[in-house]
Amino acid sequence: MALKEAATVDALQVFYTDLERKHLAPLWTATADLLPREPKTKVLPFLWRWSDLWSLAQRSGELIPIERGGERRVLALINPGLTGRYRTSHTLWAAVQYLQPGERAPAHRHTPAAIRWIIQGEGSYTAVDGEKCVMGRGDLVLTPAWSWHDHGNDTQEPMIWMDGLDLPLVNDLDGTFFEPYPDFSQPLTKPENDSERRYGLGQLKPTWEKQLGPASPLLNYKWNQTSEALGRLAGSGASPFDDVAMEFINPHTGGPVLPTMACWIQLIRPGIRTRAHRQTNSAVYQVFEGSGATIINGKRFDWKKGDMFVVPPWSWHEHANPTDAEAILFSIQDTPVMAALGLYREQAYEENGGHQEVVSTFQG
Ligand code: 1HN
Repeated sequence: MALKEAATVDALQVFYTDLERKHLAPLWTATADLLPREPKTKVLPFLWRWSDLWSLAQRSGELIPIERGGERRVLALINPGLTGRYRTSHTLWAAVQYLQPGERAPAHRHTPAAIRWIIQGEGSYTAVDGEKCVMGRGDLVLTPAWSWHDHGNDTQEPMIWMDGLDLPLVNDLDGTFFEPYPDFSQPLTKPENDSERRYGLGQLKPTWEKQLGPASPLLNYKWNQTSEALGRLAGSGASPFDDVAMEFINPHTGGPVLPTMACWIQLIRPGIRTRAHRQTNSAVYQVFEGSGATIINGKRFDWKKGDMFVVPPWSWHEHANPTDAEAILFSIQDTPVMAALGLYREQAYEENGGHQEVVSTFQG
């Protein structure tokens, strides 16, 4: 650091000490840290294997009851670049939740919003603001910010799903409120699957329903419709970067399902290798069907059915399905936050025909 002619190193030392004592800091020593040329993230790309998720979820079921206070039997995916911070990316919480036959999880509400992506089981439910949403594999169920929600499994099989929450972001914004419902479960005041009847076909909505909040009024996006939409599009259109990728939409707005989180379903067709690109948002993926690989910043992450992985912000990534079966990825993304703040950017990888060189392979 250059000094003015009259200044001495001693005077500077005293000055810096005085600044600190008065809770002030110079910008000029921190400029490069505060204003990197492009986003720098502590979030690391990482993958969690289904064999681990499933066996550890089952063990949690043998050891841990679901009670008030603990609230849920949830195993969070912790980013190794953010240990001790309960987050999968800097903004997103992803987890698996395990509910055994006959079990209930107590009703509560909180300002962090959540989605459930059902991995295994048919017929358990989440109740959301008085409406019972019956869930099966491939369903996407929303619990928007501050909605009462509780879960129950009245089936004969254990149920496991992915939880996705904006909790890290909301916590960083000091915006977290939590309230337990006075009873263990909330009363069901609406017809079963009510929001599905109102909005479930996507192309029509009741004329008298006005948009109330920023979240989607459709609480359960059923797998049969998701699957049909993917199948239809597969015959006619695909993105060079994401192949047959579709976003779940809020039927009121056409926008993301939650103001903080977008959800995608994407079919990577057999033999496809997408082109690489990067975006300022982060994403957490769940491999719903099939197997393949995602190359993130030159590292290849091979994935199989049930695995989950995180793509950090501003990281080059491309997907490949070298098998002859379809691969289907579900993901949560913090894109709506970046877009709302004018911070969303994307860039295509131009070198090498749009493909990264693979320099390492994830071992886990
Ligand atoms: C929560 O309330 C649920 O309602 C799941 O099922 C995961 C993770 C962090 C904080 C609250 C649920 C959660 C959560």
